[in-house]
Amino acid sequence: MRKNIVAGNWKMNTTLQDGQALISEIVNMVQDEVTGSNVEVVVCPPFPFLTTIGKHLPSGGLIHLGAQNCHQKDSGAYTGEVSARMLQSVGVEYVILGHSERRQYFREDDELLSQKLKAALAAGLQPIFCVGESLETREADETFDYISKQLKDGLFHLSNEEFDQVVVAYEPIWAIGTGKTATSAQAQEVHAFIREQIARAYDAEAALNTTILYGGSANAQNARELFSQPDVDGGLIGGASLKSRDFTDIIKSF
Ligand code: 3PY
Repeated sequence: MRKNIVAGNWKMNTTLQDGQALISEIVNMVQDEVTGSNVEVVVCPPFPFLTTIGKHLPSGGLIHLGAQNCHQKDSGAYTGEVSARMLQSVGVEYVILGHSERRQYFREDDELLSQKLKAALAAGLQPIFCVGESLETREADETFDYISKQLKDGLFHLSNEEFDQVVVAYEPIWAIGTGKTATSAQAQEVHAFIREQIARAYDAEAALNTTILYGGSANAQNARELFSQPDVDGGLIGGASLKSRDFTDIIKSF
């Protein structure tokens, strides 16, 4: 059966010191308040802090380490880049790929993302693969076609075994960093559609077992309503993951 996941995407925020203070608070609150729950918690700090933040995580797998991106090659002359194998070697288990900010600001397209997915899987990482439409696309009533294309071109080239390792995140671009959240009905509608596409591309079992997260201004106030939807299996959390109280409350929202 699929897992519920709450993943915090810290984006390009915090210093090492702020990050250490934040993770210490999160660990304490999660240990005190969330033990026994059926949620896997993931924190995705910036690259330079991964090793240090990883050392703060309790043993026993209550909180897992994720990265926000990786390069598609294993190693080589790619100044400034970080490979999936490097991430795996410092204890990273998850990697966010295809976030709309990477697609928009760094021109990452489905071809490149396909290569990154392969590299992440080869290194033993679990990709959190993001899809989502712009406001323009939604208003033109093209959301489903757009998402179906992102899934086909970016993700569905994977084998069944590879796809088993993937978490999908639906992040409507119009809800990222805008304070606008999709209603739970809007989120459920797209999540159910994504699950249906997975069933078509793979099979019913793969669809049933895939964790699909909602992202885009999810917070402590709206998480319970979003997570109560049958096809919403948790959240990829931006701003609210930088506040220990809010992040813990979101984790407690199942
Ligand atoms: C947001 O909620 O702003 C996100 O982009 C999460 O990844």
